[in-house]
Amino acid sequence: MASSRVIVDRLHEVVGPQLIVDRDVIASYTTDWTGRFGGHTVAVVRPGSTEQVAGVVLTCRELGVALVPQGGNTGLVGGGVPLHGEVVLSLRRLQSLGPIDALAGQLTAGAGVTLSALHRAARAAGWAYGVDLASRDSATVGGMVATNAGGTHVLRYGDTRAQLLGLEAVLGTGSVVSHLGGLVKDNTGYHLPGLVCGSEGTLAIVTAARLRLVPAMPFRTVAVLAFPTVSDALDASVSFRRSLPALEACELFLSSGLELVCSVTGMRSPFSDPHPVYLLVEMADHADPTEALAQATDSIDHVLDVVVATDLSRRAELWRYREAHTEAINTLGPPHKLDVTLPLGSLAEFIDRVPETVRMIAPAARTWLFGHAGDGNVHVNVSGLPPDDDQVDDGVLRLVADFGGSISAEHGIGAAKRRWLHLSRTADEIRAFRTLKRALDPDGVLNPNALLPPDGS
Ligand code: 2HG
Ligand code: ZN
Repeated sequence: MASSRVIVDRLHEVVGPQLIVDRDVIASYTTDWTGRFGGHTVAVVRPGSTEQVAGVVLTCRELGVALVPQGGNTGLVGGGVPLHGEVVLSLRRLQSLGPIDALAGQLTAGAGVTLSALHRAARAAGWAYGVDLASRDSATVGGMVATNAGGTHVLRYGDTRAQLLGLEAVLGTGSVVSHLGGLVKDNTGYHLPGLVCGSEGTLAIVTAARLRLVPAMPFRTVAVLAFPTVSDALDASVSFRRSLPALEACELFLSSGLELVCSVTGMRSPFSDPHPVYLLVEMADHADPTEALAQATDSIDHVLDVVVATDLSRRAELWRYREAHTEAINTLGPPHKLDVTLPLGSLAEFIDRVPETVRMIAPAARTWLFGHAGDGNVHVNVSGLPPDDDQVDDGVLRLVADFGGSISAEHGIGAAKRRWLHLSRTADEIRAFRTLKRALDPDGVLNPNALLPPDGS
């Protein structure tokens, strides 16, 4: 491999002053959001065009140095930070957005466009974008495509892959593949967008995406319902999904999580008495959905209490009880994050069993459970563990596999879960993954620490 000096000089030829070597500036690119994963790099490069991205890839390939693509650095599985000295390729400067095709309801967005900017652009054109997540102000289109981001609206609009009509990306060979025409029906061979989406930067670097928009819904109602058990809350979630076509989100959290959120944020609980389990439900429609939600709630058993909000600021407050879980848990030190999906029929039993599984392995650790009840995705967070002790991860992921679940629902495999990929994928599938990797990134330049288990394992 070339010396650091040569790497820096050659990359400087490609991106000029957008090459960063200043240690203080670099620090924000080399550690992940949780503080659990991080390493060092010789340089961060911030290309301003697809051609420059291709130039960076070609240079790295020629010099035999690996790179880690990075968007908003909101990833939670160590897949977007350099762990072993890789060059960091930040896509944040690829900010082009639109124009919106208001007839088709589509737009093309550069990899560095944030989710919030995308929402604003769609709204300004009378449309909406179907994916939403708590890190919307920092998460970028490139990162969301690379990880097939899910979030809170999956039950209505699907994940990022379901919004993706086309893609521009740079392969590990340095060649650019671009298919951004946005034809809804287009059966002309392999669906590269579908393949690259969720590949976590291991096959190609996303530089732009053609995205489907959804109708804007002018009326919204949010409610938080309290239940005695997880099982009651999940029954309610099924009933809402069956009876309410305008259901946009159905989120679960527990009394311990709400208490922590309130103590960290200074918010007051929405209820005068604590309850074991909460479900946050959001409806969005062309007419006021409040009455439909009230009727659906009346037909549900075991509802202990309800708060409802229709105006923007109160709705945002109710959402904050759920969305602030991530930052509240982080105040306890870097957590272990196990984002998993279970078959809906096993979700309640899984949630009941996880704390005991954790306690058996690490009696002093604390388990936090919350997530997207509508699609079976629960975020198991464990605080009070050393960052590199993964016995709890092992115990919880094996429990997931025993229940027929997936070890990653929406955050990806990254570096954190690669050694457990075999719990969710067969040996033949992993071999096929490696064959694809070799074809699109023959020299292993792209994100070498993410997704695929280390060679030989
Ligand atoms: C969420 O649903 C995010 O809020 C983050 O996916 C989950 O912090 C987590 O574990
Ligand atoms: Zn989530």
